[in-house]
Amino acid sequence: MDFNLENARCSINKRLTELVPASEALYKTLFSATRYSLNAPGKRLRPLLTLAVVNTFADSFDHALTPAAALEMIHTYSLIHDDLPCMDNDDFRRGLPTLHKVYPEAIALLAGDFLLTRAFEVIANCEEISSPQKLQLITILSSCAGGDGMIGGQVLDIESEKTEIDLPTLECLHSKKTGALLAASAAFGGILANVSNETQSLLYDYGLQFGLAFQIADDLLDVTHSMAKHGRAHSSDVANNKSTYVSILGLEKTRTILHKQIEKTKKILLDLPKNPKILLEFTDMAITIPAQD
Ligand code: GRG
Repeated sequence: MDFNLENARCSINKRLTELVPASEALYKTLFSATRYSLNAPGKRLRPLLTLAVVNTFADSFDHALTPAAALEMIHTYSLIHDDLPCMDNDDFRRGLPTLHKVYPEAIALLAGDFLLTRAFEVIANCEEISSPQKLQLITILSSCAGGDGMIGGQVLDIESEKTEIDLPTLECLHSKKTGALLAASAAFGGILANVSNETQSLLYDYGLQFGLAFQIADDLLDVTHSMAKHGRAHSSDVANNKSTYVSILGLEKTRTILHKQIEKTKKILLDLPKNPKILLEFTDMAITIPAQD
C-alpha cells in the first residue's frame, strides 16, 4: 500500500475546515480566530502519523480522518496557549503573527479552549468508527494530552526555566510535552486499524521515541538557524533561559544523540507484523537532521 503524503495532508486540511467551519453565530469571532490558527500552514505531523499507521495495516484511511483531525486540534490549541504572554510570549507561529497579536488575548485563550473541547466532541460524534474505538481514542487522548502528558510536560518546562536541569529531567519533560501527543497519534492509528495489543504497545513506543528524536532535532535546528541568521542563538528558549539538548550537551554531542535516537525509533518499527516502509519513510521525512557547518 502506498502512502501519498500530499494527498493525506490535503484530506486532513479539508476535514479540519469542515469540522471548524466559518460561522455566522453571534460568537463568530471565536470561529474566525480558531480558523486563523487551524488553517495556518502547519506540517500536520500528528494526523499524518495516524494516517501513516492506518495505511501500514489497511488500504484506506478515510474512517481515520476525523480522529486524526482531532489530534491537530489538540496540537493547535497547545501552540496557541504556549504562545500567550503568560507562557512563551511569542510573536510569530507558522509564519504568521500569533493569534493573540491579531485577536484580543482573551479570544486567543478561548480559541485554544474551543479546540481542546471540539477535539473530544468530533471523536464522540464520528459516525465512521465503533463505540469501543471511540472510548479507546478518548481514553488515550485525555491521558496523553492531560496532566500526566502534554500539560504536565508544559508545567515541568515552565518550572525548569532559569534553573539548570540534567539530561534525564529534560528527557522526561520532552517525553511528556512533545512525545505524549505523538505517542497518542501513533496509537490512534493502531486503534483505527484494529491491531493486536502487542502491536499497539509497539506503536505507542514508536510515537514516544519519535517525539524525542523530533524534539532533539528541533533544538538543534533552533540553534543552527538562529546562528546562521543572527550569528548567535536567538530563540525564545534562549530568551526564556530554558535548558535544551544543545545547552546541556553542546552541538556535537546533541548531533550524536539525535542519530542514536533516530536509529532507536526506527528499530521499533522492524518488530511490527507488517512492512514498516511507510513509517520508516515518514520518520525520515519528519525529522530533519541539520547540516553540519
Ligand atoms: C499549552 C498545554 C500546553 C502545552 C504546550 C506542545 C507545547 C506544549 C508547546 C509547543 C511549543 C513547542 C516548541 C513544543 C515543542 C514541540 C514542537 C517542536 C512543536 C511544534 O510542532 P510542529 O513542528 O509544528 O509539528 P507545526 O506548526 O508544523 O504543527
